[in-house]
Amino acid sequence: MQRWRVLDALAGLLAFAVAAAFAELIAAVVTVVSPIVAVGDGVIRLAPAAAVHFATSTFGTYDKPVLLSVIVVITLVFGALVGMAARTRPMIATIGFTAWWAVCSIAVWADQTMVVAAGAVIGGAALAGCFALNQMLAARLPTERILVEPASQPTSANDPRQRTPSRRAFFTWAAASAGASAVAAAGAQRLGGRYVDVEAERRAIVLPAAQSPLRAVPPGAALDTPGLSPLITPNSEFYRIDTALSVPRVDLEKWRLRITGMVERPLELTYAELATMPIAEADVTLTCVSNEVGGKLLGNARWLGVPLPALLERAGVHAGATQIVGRSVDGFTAGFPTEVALDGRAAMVALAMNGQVLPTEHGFPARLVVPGLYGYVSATKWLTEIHLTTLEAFDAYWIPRGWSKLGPIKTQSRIDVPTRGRTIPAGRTPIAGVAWGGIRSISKVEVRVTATSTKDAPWMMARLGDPLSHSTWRQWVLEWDAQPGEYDITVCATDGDGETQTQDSAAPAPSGATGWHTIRIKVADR
Ligand SMILES: Nc1nc2c(c(=O)[nH]1)N[C@H]1C(S)=C(S)[C@@H](COP(=O)(O)O)O[C@H]1N2
Ligand SMILES: [Mo]
Repeated sequence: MQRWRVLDALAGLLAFAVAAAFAELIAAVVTVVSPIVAVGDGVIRLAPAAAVHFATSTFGTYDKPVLLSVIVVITLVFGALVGMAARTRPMIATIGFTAWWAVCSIAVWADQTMVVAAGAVIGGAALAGCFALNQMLAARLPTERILVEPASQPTSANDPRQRTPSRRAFFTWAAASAGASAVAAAGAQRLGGRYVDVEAERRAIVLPAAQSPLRAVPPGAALDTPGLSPLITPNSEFYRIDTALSVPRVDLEKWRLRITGMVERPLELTYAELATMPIAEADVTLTCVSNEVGGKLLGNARWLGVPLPALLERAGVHAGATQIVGRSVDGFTAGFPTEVALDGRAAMVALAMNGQVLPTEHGFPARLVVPGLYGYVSATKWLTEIHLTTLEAFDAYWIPRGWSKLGPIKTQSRIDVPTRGRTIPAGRTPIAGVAWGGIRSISKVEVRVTATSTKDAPWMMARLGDPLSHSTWRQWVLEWDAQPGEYDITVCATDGDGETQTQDSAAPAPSGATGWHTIRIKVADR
């Protein structure tokens, strides 16, 4: 009896070895994060800081290999238990592999947000493991159970019902499983180098300090109206727009920032070299040209990086080089006039966003940030080359696709509260939102509340938060005494040059939406 159970455990262990090894191999081939590494990342993320500290201080630099080995051992022990349980209840095999699939898929997804790829890769491996387990368990079925199966039909050698369970069949499957998982694991090992663990790279970076750090956000700049967009957009809530199907994972060892084209001294800088250049900080609101009036495709962050003028000066830009083109590791390009980078605005190669190493989705290891320009002409993420050319000689990614060559941000404003279409209680209520004007800042925000039963209403002056910089949005708020009824609320901003937002509606294409943001709301009867 005992020996039987040992063989069941062996079957389960080998089947999970097959699944784990194949998951590693397929992940390596399609360059998805290793599921074992992903689970390890998940453990590090979920573990209390004290436990991580204990591991690092106990195992030193071996803490990661130790963690990964522990995960492998746990997987195999889990497999052995599943094998023992599945002998009498075959459903357990399916449940065990499904559980394994779910844990690995969630971990890979958490690392990489590649939901479909992760699920499919690990699902395929789970099926292979489940198949191997069923073969081994079937080979060990008591002979009587097979014999009650009808044996009258014409037989074929491949008919599973005709296969006699035997020790031989079991050990053949066991050996095949062991062999296949060893080969798959070895293959994964060889190919595994192609996957870059960006989160580990990001964790290892110690950010340089700005030469003259910005002061903390002044209290008068941020309004605290509930529902109003925070003055600084947290990285996790920052909008994301790009053409990348999967987020580029840059190998920092191999990554270089090149400055090429019409320059005296072409440059090639490593991340470390870039980080030792003068470092600046700037608060800049990033905006997408595709943002509809009232849309959410913008965010405000504190960026840290190397001022673009410093890099251009080091390279020595030719007098005739009228265009700066940023090129991403994935081939995306964005271009803007050279004079824009040199007119005093805080254009930079950003390395950090809101005090954190640039998040992978927002361009790790480096991206361009140019105040006052829409992202599609300026904000190249996963930057690898800054190419100096002329405006005539090159059109960047979105230009042949119908978007305008120059992309200055248009003055706009948005109502955040109350929410469009809502019914709110009568009484004093704040109307609040944000307004932005590229590098022109905002000097005035006016709000009009028109009862739908009437035609005209006066414009009222909103209270503004103090400006953070010329290139950031300003929050605004207006206290309104809401009486029962139905209303249209409209906002209109004036920028720092005294230019008021046009009422004329324009679609985002080709140069950015215009028009006044208006929402309709109801105020409930008392
Ligand atoms: N490599 C790359 N960089 C890119 C893009 C892109 O598609 N690929 N999109 C640009 C556009 S259109 C915008 S609006 C901003 C958005 O930056 P975010 O995703 O960090 O908010 O990135 C810009 N940089
Ligand atoms: Mo954009």
